[in-house]
Amino acid sequence: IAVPQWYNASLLVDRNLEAGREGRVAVYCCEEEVTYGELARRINSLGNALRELGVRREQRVLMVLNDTPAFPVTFFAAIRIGAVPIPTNTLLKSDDYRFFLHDSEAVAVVFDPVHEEKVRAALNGHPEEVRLISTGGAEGAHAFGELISSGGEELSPARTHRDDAAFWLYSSGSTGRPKGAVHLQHDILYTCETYARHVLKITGDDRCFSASKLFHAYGLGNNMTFPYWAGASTVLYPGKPAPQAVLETIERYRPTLFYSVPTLYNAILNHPGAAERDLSSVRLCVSAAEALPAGIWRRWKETFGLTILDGIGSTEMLHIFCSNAEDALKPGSSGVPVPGYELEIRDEHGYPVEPGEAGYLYVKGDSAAAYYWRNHEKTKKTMQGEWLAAGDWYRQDEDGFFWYEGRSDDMIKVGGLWVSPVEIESTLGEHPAVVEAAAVGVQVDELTRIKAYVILREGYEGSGELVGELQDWCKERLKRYQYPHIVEFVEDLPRTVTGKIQRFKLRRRSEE
Ligand code: 3SK
Repeated sequence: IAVPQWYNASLLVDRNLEAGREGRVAVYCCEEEVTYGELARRINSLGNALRELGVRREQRVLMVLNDTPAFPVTFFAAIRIGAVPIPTNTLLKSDDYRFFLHDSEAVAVVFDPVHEEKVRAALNGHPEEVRLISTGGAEGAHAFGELISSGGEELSPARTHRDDAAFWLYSSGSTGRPKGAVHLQHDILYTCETYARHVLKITGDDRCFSASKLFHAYGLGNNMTFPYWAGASTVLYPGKPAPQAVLETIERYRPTLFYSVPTLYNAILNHPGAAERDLSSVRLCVSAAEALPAGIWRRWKETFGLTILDGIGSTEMLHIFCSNAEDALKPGSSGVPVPGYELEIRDEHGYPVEPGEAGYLYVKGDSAAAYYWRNHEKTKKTMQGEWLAAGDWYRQDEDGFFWYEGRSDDMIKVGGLWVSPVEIESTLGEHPAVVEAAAVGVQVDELTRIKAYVILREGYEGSGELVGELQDWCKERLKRYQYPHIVEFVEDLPRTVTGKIQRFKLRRRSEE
């Protein structure tokens, strides 16, 4: 994929002006429609304004923004002047933003009024001056609306190299503080030319709606970079993506591509009256963030007649690098490598495993983050030359499809044998009494035991008898040692913003 040597990632928007698409709607958001021409104008204005405020090349600009047009405007305005935007999860607490501000040494923060209190608390006692820009206009802050109407409509992109830093995304692990994954100017284009072109087959006729937010790498591609690359339209919904709101948004804006995560697909299927809702505009659905159980895939197909393409990506790789495709699909699997990416499954010594065996997943492709900011040790462990350690445990079947077995650090070793929590969880999930389950390894009398946390369907009661039934259910369907020795019935499971189960929190809970 040829990216010019001098390349600025904001040119993704200019493509549309060059193609005569300035009048096409880029963003639908509530009552607002923003054309590509208007989007480019706002980006240039804000870029000029940021420069006037003293924001310089390579300096970081923190974003605490919901999904509205201000998000793409800020992201691309910062990149256009060679500064480095950092979208952040809007659901975090002031302590997290304090960490981001210190770690990144951001010189400006752009925020929505609903996040103002957290931003101000995070800046309390901050040693450096930070420019504040509020999309609502706040005391002591520059008003975003004024900056985008007064900043001057012409702005050539900074002469950045394709290998210069373009933006960061903070990636959270199960331990320690989040790590700033530094993405380069060429990374976005690589994901567009690979996944968006070959798997989504996105065109200018598409209209995208992602229930996963723009601050996350998954949403960033789904609802911003892929559609802008293709000249498609996007639907931004600033609120919480609960089933009712998501269904209403689909019915109102009629997207052709819908992106979500397994928990939300499941919640929509369980939403009263879901089957009668109108999803007829959608041509394709996408799932990522955690493996989509085959049961949910089938129910979605039966209910709406729609195919979900499940795939696996990461913040470090920027988007999906292994995916099912419309013409190559196995429900329950993560599919095959996306053209432009190579995958390997390796053992603990770094050697490829025997065919069919499970091991650590490694990925190679040119959208990989260059490094973790100020974290040389973690960088060395993850970015190993051309390869990146994905941190997932996978197996490849005889047809070349990849099957998720859990995060590498979620694998459970029982009696010297590795057990995948995912296999136990999906088997439990097929029992009529179970909505969802999470399995972890716990220590009992110095031995590792499998413990399952189980959410029951309405009308079922947790009892000793049901525990025995669930254990037998697993023993009959899996290897004899792959069953939960302990079962706890719970109301809910701890999750990340994209709905991934946080097994490390359950492990910690069981140690308390
Ligand atoms: O978690 C994933 O599967 C994912 C997919 C796309 C982009 C980013 C992520 C983390």
